Amino acid sequence: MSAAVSQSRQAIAVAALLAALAGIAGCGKGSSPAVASSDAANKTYVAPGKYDDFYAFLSGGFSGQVSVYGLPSGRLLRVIPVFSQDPEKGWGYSEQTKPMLNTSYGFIPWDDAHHPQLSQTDGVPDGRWLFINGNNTPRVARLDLAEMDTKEIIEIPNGAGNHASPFVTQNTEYAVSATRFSVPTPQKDVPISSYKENFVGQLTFISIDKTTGRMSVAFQISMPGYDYDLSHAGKGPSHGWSFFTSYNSEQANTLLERNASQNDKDFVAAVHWQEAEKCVAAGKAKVQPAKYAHNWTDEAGIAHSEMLTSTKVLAVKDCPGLVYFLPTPKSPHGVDVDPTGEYIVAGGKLATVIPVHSFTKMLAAIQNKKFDGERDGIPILKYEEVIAGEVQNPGLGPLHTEFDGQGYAYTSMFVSSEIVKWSLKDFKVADRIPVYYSIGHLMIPGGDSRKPFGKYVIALNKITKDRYLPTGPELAQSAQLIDITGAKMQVLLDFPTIGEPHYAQALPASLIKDKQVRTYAIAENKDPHGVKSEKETRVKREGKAVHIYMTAIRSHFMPDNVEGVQLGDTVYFHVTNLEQDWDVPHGFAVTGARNSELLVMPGQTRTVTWVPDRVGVFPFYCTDFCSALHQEMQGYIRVSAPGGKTQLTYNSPQ
Ligand code: K7E
Ligand code: CUA
Repeated sequence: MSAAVSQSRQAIAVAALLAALAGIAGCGKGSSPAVASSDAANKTYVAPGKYDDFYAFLSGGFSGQVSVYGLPSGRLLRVIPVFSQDPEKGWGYSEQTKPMLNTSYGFIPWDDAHHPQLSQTDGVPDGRWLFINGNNTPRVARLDLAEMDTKEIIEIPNGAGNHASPFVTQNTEYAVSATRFSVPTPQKDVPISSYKENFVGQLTFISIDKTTGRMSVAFQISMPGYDYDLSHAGKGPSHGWSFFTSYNSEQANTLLERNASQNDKDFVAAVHWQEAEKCVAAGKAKVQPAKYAHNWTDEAGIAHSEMLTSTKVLAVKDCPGLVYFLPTPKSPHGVDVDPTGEYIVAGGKLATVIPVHSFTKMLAAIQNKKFDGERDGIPILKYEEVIAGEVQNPGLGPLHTEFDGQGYAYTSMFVSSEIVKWSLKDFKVADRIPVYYSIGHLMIPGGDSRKPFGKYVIALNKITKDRYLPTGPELAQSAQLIDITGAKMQVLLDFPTIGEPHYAQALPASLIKDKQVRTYAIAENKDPHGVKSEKETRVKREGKAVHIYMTAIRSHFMPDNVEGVQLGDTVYFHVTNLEQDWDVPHGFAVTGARNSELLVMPGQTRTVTWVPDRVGVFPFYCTDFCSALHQEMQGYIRVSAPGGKTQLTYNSPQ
């Protein structure tokens, strides 16, 4: 057939796919399959008072947070605030936590979080930290799994649309980041139509300190101006490499829906980061000015923010052997590496097959220079030379793949709303199961590691439609728990999620449950505004600032009567929770605070700022029901007009 005919056929096929993408292909399938058997109920039933087998960490998507669920019950255990202010916990409102949300753009109270990643040792989740990306104002966060708390956030210099992130390497040497949206770098005022000349992609490697987990931007690699979408690190034999999908190799700058769907193949970029380390050590990276924030919480539980000023950028041409392109059909989204480290699976959202690249073949093709030309100095490997096989007729719209460690891969199919199980031996489809609806990521506990824990796959669905009681125009996002222990997959449970659950990670509860922090030792409270006993409570004026050093213990605040505050003053309530028992936080709220409550953990100090705008006597109270006399846990603060009561007075412990 002539090239023109083949092209127009291809255009029709793409048009059909795009039409399907725009709709919700899954919704024609009707209601639930008849799986809600007592068998399924037994498999997800966790009796009252019993624990789940797994902790699952789901991204909160546009909520900016991480949610913690128990599996198999699907019970929500905690929402960990990360990139968004959380009034429930005072996150981003208390003086101790505000610096965590600082960026080069100033204080940013929100982000879009997509990909949780557990820290790994030898390619296996080790239960130390969880990393997650912020897309919009490019950042990566590190959470401590013993406290289930965000400890560090680093902004990505030269970043934009930090989507292919954080995807850690096998020993958590690095978390990565990439520009989904190429931008002028460094930023400058140029016409958008000069995209091809002026816009660049940037891959960032953030090093992680082995002991403390502290993050720092080690180096960046500037790349052609495509959209870098997802990533996964090599493991075992492919350790030392990271793989990034790209789309928009057309370098379109408008209406990408059509203009970035022209090329038959885009690329997986194979990045030899161990080579980059050598080039950087040899001084081949250029130091560029760049302003970005680095925020962390110290041992006293107090956040700090510093502004960094430069980054090391490596050009591909200065480091031969650093990057190769694997041609990959078509506008690939996810890229996943199997537990052996040999297979690199890409999810070409517009592709009709699932391409599986071979790491061994890739190395041989590099060795033997089996190139199909190059783009911007990056050799393009010949497709036939690197492909291990293609999964035929997998379904429509493959996005992401996870592995069970038993020789099978599971790929999410967005357009045909299903999970497809296929064999890594012969790349043949072994089973498929419909999901409700329009699945994005999927997750097997440890399913992107060298030793998957297996047992379940969770479908992380974009659209819920008729699955739950309707709740107005916006319906809950949804996850589905599927048993993968048998030859046939079996749906066990639907459960709603917070925000959009893009990706998730899970590990056996036994790995972290016994190291959960229960209280902070009051004797070791190092907050400069903390007190160690009621005897140390006091109120101090410093010019227009009034500092109230207050304690909370069942069931009173000390002091709980404060007078002598003037209109025009700023009042700082420094509340220390003296409790040393597990699960006894106290809350603190004061009338008219343009701020949230405080939620203070045992042994911790938290500060809320209050600027009264009228004279009077205002109550404050404990918001967290802490004892039979919780309702009595209250107090008053008196605000006088200038020239009124000026002497600061307050009650002291008897
Ligand atoms: Cu939802 Cu990983 Cu942001 Cu795919 S991404 S679906
Ligand atoms: Cu303290 Cu309620």
